[in-house]
Amino acid sequence: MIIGVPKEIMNGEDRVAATPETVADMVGKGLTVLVETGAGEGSFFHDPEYVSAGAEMVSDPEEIYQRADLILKVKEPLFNEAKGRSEVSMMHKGQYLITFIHPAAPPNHEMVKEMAAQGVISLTLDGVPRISRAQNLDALTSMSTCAGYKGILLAANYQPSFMPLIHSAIGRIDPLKVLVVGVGVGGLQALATAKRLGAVVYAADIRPMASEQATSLGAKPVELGVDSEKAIGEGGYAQALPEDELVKERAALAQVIPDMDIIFASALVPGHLAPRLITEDMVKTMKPGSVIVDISIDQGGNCEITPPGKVEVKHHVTLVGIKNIPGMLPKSSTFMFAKNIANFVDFLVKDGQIVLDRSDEIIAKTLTTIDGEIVHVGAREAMGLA
Ligand code: PYR
Repeated sequence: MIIGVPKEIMNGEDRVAATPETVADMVGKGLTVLVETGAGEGSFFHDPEYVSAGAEMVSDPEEIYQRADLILKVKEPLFNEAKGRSEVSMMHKGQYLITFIHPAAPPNHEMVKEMAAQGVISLTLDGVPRISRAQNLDALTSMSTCAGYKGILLAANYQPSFMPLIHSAIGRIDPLKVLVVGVGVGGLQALATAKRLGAVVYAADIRPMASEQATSLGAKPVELGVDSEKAIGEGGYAQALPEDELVKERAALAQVIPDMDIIFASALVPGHLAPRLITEDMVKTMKPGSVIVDISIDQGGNCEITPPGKVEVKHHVTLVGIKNIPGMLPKSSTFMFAKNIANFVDFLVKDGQIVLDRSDEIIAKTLTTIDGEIVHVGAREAMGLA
């Protein structure tokens, strides 16, 4: 079986789906691995190391897409400017793809439809269920750790003020106030990082357990006043709240947002569109120079005016909508991601062949397109196909 690892083409993306170590592991299991020339440069893995690990280096991504049975990528397929065609158009019927597709997010709907039409069998990493046997292939958890840490460093960079309390001869500068909305893995890492940088940290989550965890890390909880019974879904994760509860949540956030200097937005319902919690009117109430980092942008964003894939200033607030923040921490993120995806390959491949057991929860929740159909539940709902 042939595995293909193309170079990532999203703006600012320095990750790669396989390291020399994971290539050696796959080659050791009898798989052939094609790696695009220079694919690992951004994360400091060089071509000769891949060759030593047993990879075949291929300079043309079209050749990789043509020859591989299984494509391993980090980000969703995009338009390849250098080739003048989309990555999906390079794929073929019956070819497997594992990557972060974020199929529920509207900007990805056309691409997902094209993959279905092409007959690609795609599996999305943002759908991996958080169950114990999937822990070692859960790239979303790994990447959330990276996004939490690096996202706060970005916020500190865009903020025009010191994060910690500063005493100087001309007086005292108060520390910044950071609000983390949604304290899952990314939010907790953001909170801990902001705390270490000296900020005063606030946390909002619809799940009482998550709020308690945030409090134990030193955050002040924001009371959201929602019915927590309706907030907790499968496996203790947040589930989509009905609109009347969202109205309460927005109203509670609107009370505290004017006092905040940084908002780290990381409220996510796995596999579904992110809840819209921060309106444009709320952004207008923030202090000039404030920053919002919206890491849920891959799933549509928690703030209604976050620019997808960009950083923009609106109403004197810097809105960070970068979709691949872990790609800005490429050594650590690639190390984690490559191990997760290699474990996914291990899980999927038996005796050199892919075995797609659709009754397995990991497959059922990640499978996005197959046999010309879109089968991902969150994507179908978001596309109005459910
Ligand atoms: C990323 O790591 O870029 C995701 O999309 C989660």
